Amino acid sequence: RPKPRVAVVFGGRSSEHAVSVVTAGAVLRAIDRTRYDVLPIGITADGRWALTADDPERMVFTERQLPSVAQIAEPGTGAVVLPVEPGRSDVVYAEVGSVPKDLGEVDVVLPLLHGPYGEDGTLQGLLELSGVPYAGSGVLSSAIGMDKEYMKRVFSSFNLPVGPYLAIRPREWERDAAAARARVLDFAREVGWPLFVKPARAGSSMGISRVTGPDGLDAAIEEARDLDPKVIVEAQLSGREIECGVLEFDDGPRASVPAEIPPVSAHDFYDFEAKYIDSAEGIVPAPLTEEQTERVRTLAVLAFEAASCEGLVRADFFLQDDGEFVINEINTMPGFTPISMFPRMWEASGVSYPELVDRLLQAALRRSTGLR
Ligand code: G1L
Repeated sequence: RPKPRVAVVFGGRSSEHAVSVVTAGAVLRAIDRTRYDVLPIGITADGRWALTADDPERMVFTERQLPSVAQIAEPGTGAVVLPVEPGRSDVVYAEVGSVPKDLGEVDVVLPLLHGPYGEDGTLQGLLELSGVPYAGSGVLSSAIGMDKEYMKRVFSSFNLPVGPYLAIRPREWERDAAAARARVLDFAREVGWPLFVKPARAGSSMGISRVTGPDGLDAAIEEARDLDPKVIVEAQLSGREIECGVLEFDDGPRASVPAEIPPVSAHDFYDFEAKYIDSAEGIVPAPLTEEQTERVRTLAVLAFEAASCEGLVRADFFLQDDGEFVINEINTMPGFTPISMFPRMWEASGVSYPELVDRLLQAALRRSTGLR
């Protein structure tokens, strides 16, 4: 095949549906059409798969328009990815009306989906079953990136510095909430208030509470449990927020120039787009000493390796007042519009947005499927 065929899968059943559509628009614009063929596949907000128009102009965010897959779906199409034997990639079919139409082979999938069934490893598992290579992290790393408890366990076991936390498992809370509560109070005596109570696997900032004392604890845990029966409780980490991008090159992962996210009060005003499409507000490069910069870049690559990531990851840190970096989390599917932090950090490191997309596709094609 002269040109690899890329299926860009986007939209989905997530509160970030529109962000995914905008990201897909930017990616469709950036893919070099002389080197790749493109098949845009949208997932509507209610979960139906459809072929969509290959039209980035209609995939933009404005004051007046929240783009959606429903608006750009080709009428009467419903695309499905069918598992076949590993190694085969002719797996995308469309139903046009009631007639199944073979859309031909797909060489690589670029999954641009937020939250459960997108970035948690489930879609990656479906693609593994189907034998189709895909960009970004695999099943395990994606699941690790989604689960704040296991993410910290993995980092700790690789001697990466993590902040104090505890997890409340579903059975523990259901069988003996009083014991769980007591455990949290012990934890608070050690690390102090406030505590942050979060759904362990949410993928957004929903269900997160800042709890300043014992009184607010139960309500915070119940609120988090509405989104995930497993809850994580974290100490407040103080210090500067520093991020770093890791990208897989032909010879392995490399770290970008780091960025700093100023405290919220420092940017009380930011525009409509920036508010919805992660951070135009980060400072690139972060004002750090050369030593600090090298330290955080090293930690970011170690985090990528600890979680067995592939393609890319954004690693988020706190630089504490004592001068030590603590890793807060990694994001295997970071914000990915041209104004998002990950592309901005790479732009400042000499890698343009189209080159980023190309490197992710090349890394995916190099790996193909199967154990690696
Ligand atoms: F596949 C990649 F390239 F690794 C990849 C996939 C998804 C990079 C970035 C993203 N990000 C997104 O899809 C999103 C931020 C629009 C939603 Cl999670």
